Amino acid sequence: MRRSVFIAGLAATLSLGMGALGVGQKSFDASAQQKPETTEVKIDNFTFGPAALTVPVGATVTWTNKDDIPHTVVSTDDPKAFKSKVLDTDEKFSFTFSKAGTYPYFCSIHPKMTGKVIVQ
Ligand SMILES: [Cu+2]
Repeated sequence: MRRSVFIAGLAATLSLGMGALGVGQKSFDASAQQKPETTEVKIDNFTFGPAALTVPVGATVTWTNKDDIPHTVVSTDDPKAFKSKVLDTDEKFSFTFSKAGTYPYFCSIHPKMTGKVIVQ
């Protein structure tokens, strides 16, 4: 009798603990998995937004030119990690970051426009 009550109590405690762990794990995974889908950089008013973007390794970042003037997205690394063509309004450029690191970039038409992607 006593023993089964103890076991039931233990099981309840265990499943509660596991449940809490499971929930924590789940929300962590969800946020990690959602990040790659929100890796959008908008180019608007001569600005990359966000100017600094942190993404997980393997994420694809898409830049969209929301300005009514052409812009480019060009890596400042040597050799260049990526380089877009000239993007007209609403044109997009995507790049997949398969290695961790910091990737600074700029607009070759307006060199004062800078941004960076941090891949972790
Ligand atoms: Cu530009």
